[in-house]
Amino acid sequence: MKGVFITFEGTEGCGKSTQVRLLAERLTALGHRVRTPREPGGTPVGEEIRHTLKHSPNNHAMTAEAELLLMNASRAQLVREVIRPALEAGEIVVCDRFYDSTTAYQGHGRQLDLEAVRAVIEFAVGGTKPDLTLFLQVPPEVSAARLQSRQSALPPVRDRIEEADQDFFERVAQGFSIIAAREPQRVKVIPGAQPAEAVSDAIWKQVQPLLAGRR
Ligand code: Z5A
Repeated sequence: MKGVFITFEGTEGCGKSTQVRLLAERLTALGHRVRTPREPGGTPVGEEIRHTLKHSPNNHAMTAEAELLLMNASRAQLVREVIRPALEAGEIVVCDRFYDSTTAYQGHGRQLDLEAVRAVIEFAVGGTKPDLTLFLQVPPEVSAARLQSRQSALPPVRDRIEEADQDFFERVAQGFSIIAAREPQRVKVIPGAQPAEAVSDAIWKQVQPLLAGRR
């Protein structure tokens, strides 16, 4: 039986990683085999690309075009090394970000040509597309407060993408809303500012129909 491919999307601090973990726990408890990769990253090659994109001391001059291609180099590797084999083996793949992040961040945020962005994504993923995408929507002040409380608990690490200005992040948030409005069948908007358990329950209502007849 073919697997199920679920992706989580949203602005930083919206609670994706928390919800990926909670969903994977529910699915595993029911006997499903689950993979939870993240993007960029999720493979040895992808994790090196992630470091280059986010934390390398040599990444200051990275152009938007290079960023687009590196995000999709990581994705091309993840699709072929992890996602396709897992789906072919009947597993459930729950991915922390996928190609909607590229449309939102590199397309709307960096304002690259949306047709060019679409073509690069198509080349990276081929026919491997999510069955369901959960877009966790949170107001910017909630996202900022969560990131601040997490940062104050951890040693500071420079992140090139987080150095962008406020207008960039507003365009990204708007980009996600545009994507959700265009593809309401695939992309479900989940209010993310509620307690984590309530968010998890709302997500479960969207996931359950995909599991009918599986174990
Ligand atoms: N990027 C891109 O530009 N193009 C692409 O194609 C792709 C990615 C794939 C990846 O960063 C960066 O790459 C990201 C987009 C870009 N850049 N930015 N900026 P990342 O992987 O390091 O981080 P992230 O994806 O942005 O997510 P995050 O910051 O790790 O946050 P999150 O996963 O959405 O949230 P969380 O870790 O689950 O929660 C954040 C905190 O809030 C944490 O302390 C939780 O305990 C807390 N939390 C979570 N849920 C709740 C609720 N419901 N209530 C209260 N508190 C909560």
